[in-house]
Formats: sequence, structure tokens, C-alpha cells
Amino acid sequence: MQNSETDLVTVYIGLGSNLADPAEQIKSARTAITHVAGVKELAFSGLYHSSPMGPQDQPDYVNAVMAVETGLPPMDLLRCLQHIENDHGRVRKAERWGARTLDLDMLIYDDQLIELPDLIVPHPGLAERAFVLYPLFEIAPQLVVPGKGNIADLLALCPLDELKRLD
Ligand code: PH2
Ligand code: MG
Ligand code: MG
Repeated sequence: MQNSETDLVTVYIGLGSNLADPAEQIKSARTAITHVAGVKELAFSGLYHSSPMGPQDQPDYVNAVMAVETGLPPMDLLRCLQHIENDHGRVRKAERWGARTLDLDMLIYDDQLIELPDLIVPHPGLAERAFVLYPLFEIAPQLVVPGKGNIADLLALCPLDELKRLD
């Protein structure tokens, strides 16, 4: 069932960048997301410095998590996020987990479990990634991740790695 305009849900979005002034990419993406019609910012975490997951011959990342309220259905919101990635010079390459100017991942969409060819929610890597869990916990310490459990429990099982909050 699709959401009507009056049926608003909370969505968590993971932001990441490791090219072309990552902190500025994240801040600019925040502004762009806030300007999408039908999307309202609820919360934005601090910026976190993280070592790369995947290929190690790439720069460190800046990561953050944002909560928004929206009536947009998941695939419509995904298309908007992909559009913003493209506007930030995102070049899609074959290498998995390679460097990128901007990555916007839909982490959680309301209480839904979504398994579509182009969209799996909650994000499959969420529970294993310190650079997602810690900023998510910062803005939603009481969150229950659909199908996965309490954020605090997930966090307790996830090593901090080299994650550092930037101020
Ligand atoms: N994103 C990736 C690959 N590796 N590493 C960190 N630290 N942060 C990311 O956001 C990240 C990554 C592909 O989406
Ligand atoms: Mg990603
Ligand atoms: Mg992505």
C-alpha cells in the first residue's frame, strides 16, 4: 500500500563521502535533501570520520545520518536520493565499495521490510557498520530497527573501529 500525502513516515538516511571535500559534500547533500518537495528534516547527526570499509586504497570517509519525515513512497524517495548523488558528481563504477563523492543510503523506512530489486530496507549492512550505527544512535537512541532489534543492542555488538566524531 502506498502512503498518501497525509500519511507521513520517518525515514533514516545514511550519508557518506570520501572525495572532493567530503564534509562539504555531506552538508550540501543535507541541504538538497531538505529541499526535496515533501521531505522535512527531523534530525541530523554529527559528522564522523571513518576508515574505509572495502578497498583500502581509497581516502577516509565522512559519514552522517539524517532523519526525515515524508509522505513519499520508498521508490520515489530513492529516485530523489539518486538524483542528488548524481548532482554531486557521483560516478558509478564497477568496483564494489569504491571511492565516491556522495553516497545516500536509505537505512530505514518507517517500520517496513522492503525487498525490491533496487532497494532492500533496512539496509543489509546496517548492523555491521560503526559509521552507520553510531550516528544513528546519536539521533535515535530508542530506535528499534525493523527485523534487527534495538539500536543500543546492535551498537553494543559493533566495534567502534576507527570512527571519530568531528566537531
Ligand atoms: N561506503 C561504502 C564503502 N566503504 N567506508 C566508510 N567508512 N564509510 C562509507 O560510507 C562507506 C565505506 C560504499 O557505500
Ligand atoms: Mg553505502
Ligand atoms: Mg549507496
